[in-house]
Amino acid sequence: MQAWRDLGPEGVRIAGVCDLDEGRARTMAEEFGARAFTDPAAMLAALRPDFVDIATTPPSHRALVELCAPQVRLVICQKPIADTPNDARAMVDACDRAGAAFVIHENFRWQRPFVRMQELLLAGAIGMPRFLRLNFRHGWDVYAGQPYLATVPRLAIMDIGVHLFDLVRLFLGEARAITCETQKRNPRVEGEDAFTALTAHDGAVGVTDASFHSTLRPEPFPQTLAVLEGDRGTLELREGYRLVIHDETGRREEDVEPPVPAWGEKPWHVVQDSVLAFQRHVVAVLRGQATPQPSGADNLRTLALCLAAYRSAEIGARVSP
Ligand code: 89Y
Repeated sequence: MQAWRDLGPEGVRIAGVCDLDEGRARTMAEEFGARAFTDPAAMLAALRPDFVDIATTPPSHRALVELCAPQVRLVICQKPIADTPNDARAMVDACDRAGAAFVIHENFRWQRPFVRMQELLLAGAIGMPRFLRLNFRHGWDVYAGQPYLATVPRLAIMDIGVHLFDLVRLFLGEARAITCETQKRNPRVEGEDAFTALTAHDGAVGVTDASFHSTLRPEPFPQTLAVLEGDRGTLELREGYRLVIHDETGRREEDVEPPVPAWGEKPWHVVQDSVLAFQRHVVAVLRGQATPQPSGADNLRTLALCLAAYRSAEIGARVSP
């Protein structure tokens, strides 16, 4: 909401807020100068918005996307897109039928360090990518702000794996196969809270691991650490937002720490800044100046990779997504 407000000068206005909890809808609407609703159909009819930003949990995504698609030009839906491929596909189809653009709120690829890594890769700084390692390990109490995370049967892969696999696909292309081990480390949560995955791509390999139950000081949350090796060099994203570029000429270091938005705070600034970047991108899509990154259709493959990771862990074998 704060990022949308920041985009006011670029032509964005928050017209309505919808929440099943009327009190919350009112509080947010007042804070952001919008109208409050508890029924999304009533909101769409009253406001006829250009786009909607659906920030709910996955079980409600399909119904909301199907409701909104015929009435707006663009739909944003939070990650993970859906719990099942069937629901995700139906959402993509609903937007296609209605001629609405469909963007998944996937912000890791919009984080400053990864935007810079994409730039360097595209500029040929390290040659062809051959190996990517992504780590997202921490012991931050994510359950305090998102209590539902402690109760979902599928946790780390659906919550963080979606982000990381989106990055893996962005840097290495489609995965042909995945092998994954999951762990349940915190006895207070239902789902897996750690996983380690190996993905095979054409000419490249990815290693992705995440844990919500690691003791590390200083606490690295919510930083993703990365090593991307190419034929001619390596990009190494270290803790503290230090990007080390290794190539034939030697080594140089860039500070890729994002600024803290006026309404933001550390350690969330990397995410908050990426939300602003993502939402600015959505405005460009609405103006016809960009195509969705990532689109719902693209995100079907990330979901398939996540589900293949669960299957691999379940059966103890390599799986094709
Ligand atoms: O939901 C998750 C996300 O997307 O980033 C961090 C988080 O809030 C907790 O794991």
